[in-house]
This record gives sequence, structure tokens and C-alpha cells, in this order.
Amino acid sequence: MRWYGPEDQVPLSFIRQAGCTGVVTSLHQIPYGEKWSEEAIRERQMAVDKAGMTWSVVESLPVHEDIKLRRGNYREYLDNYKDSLRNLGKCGIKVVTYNFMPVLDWVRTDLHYRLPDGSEALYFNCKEFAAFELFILERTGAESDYKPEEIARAKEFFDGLSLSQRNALSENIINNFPGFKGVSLNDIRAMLAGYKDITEPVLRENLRLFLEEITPVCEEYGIVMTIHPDDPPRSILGLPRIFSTLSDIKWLLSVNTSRANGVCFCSGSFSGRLDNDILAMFDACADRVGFLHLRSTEHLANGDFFEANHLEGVVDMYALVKRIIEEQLRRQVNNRSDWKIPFRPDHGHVMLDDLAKPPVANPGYSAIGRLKGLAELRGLELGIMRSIRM
Ligand code: DNO
Repeated sequence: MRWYGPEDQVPLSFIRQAGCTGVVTSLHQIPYGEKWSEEAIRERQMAVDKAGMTWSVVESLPVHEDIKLRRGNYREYLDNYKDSLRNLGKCGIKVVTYNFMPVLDWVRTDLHYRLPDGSEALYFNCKEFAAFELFILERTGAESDYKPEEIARAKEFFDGLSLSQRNALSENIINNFPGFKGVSLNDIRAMLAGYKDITEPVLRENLRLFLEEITPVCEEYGIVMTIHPDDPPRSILGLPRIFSTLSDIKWLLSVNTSRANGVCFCSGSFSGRLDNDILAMFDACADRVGFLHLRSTEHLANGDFFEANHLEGVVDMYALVKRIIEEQLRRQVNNRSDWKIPFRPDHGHVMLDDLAKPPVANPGYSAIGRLKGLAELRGLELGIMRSIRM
């Protein structure tokens, strides 16, 4: 399960009671680009050990924007990144998640979308996102990404918002990333300007070069880097996004064939576009999957989507978990030490007592939402395992 560190409103002791054995965490207190010392890593590792679990996955070791752009201080940040990996390797932490999404990580417009049963989910509303980039961020060139009728609908929606509603929409979109909070619209504008000449092939090449640089360190320490998909899996804010589809998976695995170059298979993120065949995508990278986020989405006819219950929505979770177990069995037959692929429930709904508590600092990670996702997925896993093996 994911745990955000001492700042997480849910303590480690509760995470353990939820049935978690391996903790997914990060040193969010360290600014992007800076080196993670062995001491800081050990301190977190000991806290997790003391609570009766293991720190099994780093999510994330953030890639500084300068590295994605190969500009500015990227050399120094790359050296720091490699040192952080070495220090993680010395501590025996071998699975590291990162993403290569320019400027923003995952994006939703509504963090409290009420489902018919009264629980709350994360929601991506196309019209609201358009209103944000056209009339709040006022991104240059944004109009060319929309049809005139879409612009008109977004304008009508925007005009109906109060100032505080406009601010809330903006905060929902830009201010949710641990280690990267407190960013302003102007910060985002400045970052977007930095991407002016970064076309999709350039960003791909920069990812390839990043992997080329760090692969020797990963191989030395037996670390697997797992890239997280774009969420939603398509271009946003006019920026290239390069890990969204089956062909992106094929591309990534072919440009760097080391086992150190792996995938964080996030079914929920990939399911954010309906032309993604999740099972075919898993098959295309099964032997390179180093970590799994299991989640699903539901889509509306207008292109909006929201996060479904873990066993519902467009992802066939039964079929996916079955494939994961089959992959683990294949790895066992081939004597691969990484046969036990760590997985975690991704996001979860706000429900029950959590609805009455102050909102969690990290949307998607309420206590009961995390617990329910894990419980359902563990039950599914056990059922499939028993039916295959005995
Ligand atoms: C959201 C997460 C992402 C993920 C990063 C990995 O809940 O799935 O923020 O941690 O993209 O770098």
C-alpha cells in the first residue's frame, strides 16, 4: 500500500492493519532534483520495519524538469539521481517508480465527485479542464486544441463560476503532487514556456538518454526503474506525453532492452482512454513489469471519466490479475528472483467515517479507500491463485 510518510494522515500502524506487507513510499520532504542520502533512506526504512512491514517500492524518485528538458542543471540533477539510486541500492530497495510527464503528473478536475452510493471519487471533466486552460491559465494556443462548440461550453461554465470556485478548480488541477505543492499559475506558465521547442520526438530522446545514463547504476545494484503511465493517457496543455499507449510500451522496451528499464503497469491510468486494450498492453510488457497499480475507470459519452470501484469499470480486473499471476508463475519457472511483482491498489474512494474527516492531503488516499481496494484485490488474487494451483 502507498504511505506518504510521517505527514500521511493515516499512520503506519493502520496501514499494517489493512493487510499491507510491503510499503510504497517516497522521501517527499526532499525537493525534486536533490540527492537522497543513505541516512535519510535508512531512517524511513527503519520506521517501516518497526511497524512490521518492508519498504518495497519507491514511488517516486522524481525526475527534475531540467532532466526531461535536458537543459539548465540537468547534469547535476542526473548525478544526484544516480547517487540516490546507489544509496537506495545499498539499502536493498530495488523497485523505483518515476514518470516522464512534462509539467503536471496525474490530472483530475473534481476531487470530490459524489457517486450514487454517497462515496466520493476523483473525476476528470473535459469541459472543466478546457475552462481551466482557456480562461484561468490562459494558455497560449489552447484554443486550437478545441472545437468552437467546446470553447463555447467551457466559457459558459467558466462565466458561471465564482472567484473561489475558479481558484478551487485551479488548485485541484495543479496543486496535488507531494513534493511539488504550492505552485502558482505563473509557475505553470513558466514551465510551459520551457517546453516550447520540446516536441514528442525530443521528449522521447530525452527519456531514452535518461535511461541510458542510469541503467549501468541500476544494473550494478539490481534496481528496476518502473515508469508510470501518463494520466490521463494523452497530451494535455499542448504538451507531448509519451507513455500512454501500446505503441509507447513497445517503443520504451525496445529503446533500452535492459531489465532495469521496466514498467509500472497502472491499469487505471491506461484505462483513461477507451482505445487502450489493457490486457493486450499487459501482455506486451508482462516480463518487464516491475510494479503494478490496480485501478479502473468509468467513462461518460462526453469523454469525462471517473475512478470506479477497483473490481468494476472498464478494466477486466479478474482477467488482469489472472495474467499477473500467470506471469509470476512463468518467472518462478525461469528462476527469476523478481517473480513476486509488488502491487498496490491505486487510489480509492472517500467513504464511511472518512467522509466526516478533513480531506486527505493526497487525494485518492483515504484510509478506508486504500483498505477497501487492497482487500478486494487480495481476495481476487487469492481466489485466482487457489484455483490455478490447487
Ligand atoms: C497518483 C500516482 C502518480 C505516480 C507518479 C509516479 O496517485 O499514481 O502520482 O505516483 O506518476 O511518478
